[in-house]
Amino acid sequence: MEKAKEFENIIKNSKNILIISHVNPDGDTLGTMCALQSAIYKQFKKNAEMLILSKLPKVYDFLPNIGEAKTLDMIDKSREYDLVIAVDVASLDRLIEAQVLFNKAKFTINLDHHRTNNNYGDLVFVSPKASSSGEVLYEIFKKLGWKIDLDIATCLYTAILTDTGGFRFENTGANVFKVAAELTETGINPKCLYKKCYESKSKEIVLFQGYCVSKAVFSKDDKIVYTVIYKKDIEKFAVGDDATDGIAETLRAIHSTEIAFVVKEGDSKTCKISMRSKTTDIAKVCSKFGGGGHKFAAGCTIKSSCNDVIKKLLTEINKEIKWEDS
Ligand SMILES: [Mn+2]
Repeated sequence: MEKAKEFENIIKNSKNILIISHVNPDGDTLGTMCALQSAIYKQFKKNAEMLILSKLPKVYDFLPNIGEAKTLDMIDKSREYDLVIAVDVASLDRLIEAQVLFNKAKFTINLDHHRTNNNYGDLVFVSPKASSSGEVLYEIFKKLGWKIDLDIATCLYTAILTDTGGFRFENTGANVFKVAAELTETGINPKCLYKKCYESKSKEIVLFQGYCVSKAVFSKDDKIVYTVIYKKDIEKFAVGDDATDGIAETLRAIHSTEIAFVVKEGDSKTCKISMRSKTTDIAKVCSKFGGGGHKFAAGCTIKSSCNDVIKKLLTEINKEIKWEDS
């Protein structure tokens, strides 16, 4: 059976459906989740549940049905769903405590675009060539002829817009513009969605990010740059955990930068790393520490002190970085 048709049939035949977004959610996982939930309702009059695993970044408040999403404490973890769909989830550990729900489900779907995705699940839609999980879902909807209304288009466009960094990243190919054009024809307002995603930051966040950038450390040749964000910094500026989003991109925007990374101090001696590069495959670097992601945008979590983490990362980066002369 054609895969998309199988997708439709399994949704049609499942009573209890749960859609899960990844921990520390971004616009792609949230937009894709909301688009799918909305489409399932409109197609079959079925209320699929949505699950968010960490605090919702305020910026995504505008997604039409995001208010219906549940948090882990609102869900019975012993429940056996007929169908669990993971969206934009590169590996199952990105589901943290919700992994149990995924593993217990009668049927599972893996919808993603990360190159590092290992094809877990019963039905797999992983397209590393797609810009975003939103684009993967859009192609499924098209194949099935499901109607994409204004709300669904808003969610899908948000997923694509944010995962391409506003149509700027290397994953912005011809198909991205084709899909964006078709979504725009439903009546969405690209300027308004851009403003919601990129020009709705609080004053505190912008000042906090400026502070983080101002204390960046550069390698001798300025090719590698990083900044360390301590818990006390986040407390001092009274910002949320997602306030660090975009700092690595700002550092990468420097002409001389090849690799930029942000080390964020977490609880119990762990650090969260967000890494960006211009040409070096840093998914490879992050995978050495159990993380992953895309070639030029990846991340990992390392259990060690910040200073130790920096040393370890610099060692691995120096093995991987492309030197112009070599
Ligand atoms: Mn994504």
